[in-house]
Amino acid sequence: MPKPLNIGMIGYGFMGRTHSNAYRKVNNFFDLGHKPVLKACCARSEDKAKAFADQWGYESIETDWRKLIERKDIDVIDIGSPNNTHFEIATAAAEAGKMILCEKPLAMNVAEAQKMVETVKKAGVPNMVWFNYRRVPAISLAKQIVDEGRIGRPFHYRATYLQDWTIAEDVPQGGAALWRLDAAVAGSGVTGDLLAHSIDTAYWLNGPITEVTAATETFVKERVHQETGKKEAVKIDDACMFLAKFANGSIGTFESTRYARGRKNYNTFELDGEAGSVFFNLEDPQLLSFFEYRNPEGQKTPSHLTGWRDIHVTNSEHPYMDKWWVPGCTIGYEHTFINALADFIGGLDKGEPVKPDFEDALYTQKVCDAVLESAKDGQWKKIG
Ligand code: 4PW
Repeated sequence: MPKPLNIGMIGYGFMGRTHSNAYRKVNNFFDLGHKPVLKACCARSEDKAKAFADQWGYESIETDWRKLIERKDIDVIDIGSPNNTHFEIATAAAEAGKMILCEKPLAMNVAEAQKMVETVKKAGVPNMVWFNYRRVPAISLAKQIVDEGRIGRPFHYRATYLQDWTIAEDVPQGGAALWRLDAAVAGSGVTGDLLAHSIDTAYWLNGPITEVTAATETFVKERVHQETGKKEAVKIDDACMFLAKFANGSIGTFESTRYARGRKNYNTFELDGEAGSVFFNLEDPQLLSFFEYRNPEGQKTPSHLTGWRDIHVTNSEHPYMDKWWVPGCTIGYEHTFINALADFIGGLDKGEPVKPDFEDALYTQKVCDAVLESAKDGQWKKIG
């Protein structure tokens, strides 16, 4: 019988839904020693908290996150609320001895993230950040291929994260769904929201970045704020491009925008090495493209059969896939959160920490902050 793991969920938006879905499903597919119990969800508005609790099956509600943290019947605090709330909630939760699952980006800036890492370490509480894309089976397979030495000496890392949902000038900023456009709430634009994912994936696959130089642009300079109804200056980066040097000697380019007409969630990366390359595009999430500079007989020289192959990552030999359907049946976006949660609970079962944790997310925050600094003066910035 799995032990209960009592969840206190803060936030009821997009991420509140992805996480709640994971809590409900994880034990149906993974054999684990703990089982999430949806104890309480928390939102400032009682009506919204109630509606969310009814929809997802939470036993109770809170309208003040401090009360939720004080509750003895809560083991895990899940932070799915906007970025400017992460610091205060996470430090209070850690001090109260709660485990923490936090949405990305970890914080508004490095100073906050640093303090959050110190606090969870001091409290000794298990923690994880929902960089869910590590748990796309094709991305996990890329990691396996890299770790097996099949890419060899890495030369290039190339990441793009493109969307198009803010092109219209009349998209307001601020308020429930649009806080991602409000710098006071989000901290930054595409850098923290999208490139944080690309940086986390790059860190996992290709190791740390040592230096960056960046350029950002804000295409729409003013937007109506949804809450005040007034036109206000837009202070987020609508687009960001940066060059990176990696500790392993490879170099990288990263590009992100919400102004790439037709691109919805175009999160891609390619890693090119001496022995091979991998390419992934989230809009085709079940595929990993792999080029191996060896002939099919394993000899080092290429033959007439050498070429890129698209691996359909749905076999039971592939990461996570033995837990889902029969080979050939795909899984999707929501499963990445379930896979991540299964890893977190698996870590609890074994008493082992699970990555990406707050410390990994602090590293990503350092790169994001350096990128935004560099965009101001165009200089190369070292990652401290
Ligand atoms: O974290 C991200 C978001 O804030 C994402 O994974 C995609 O872009 C989906 O929504 C936004």
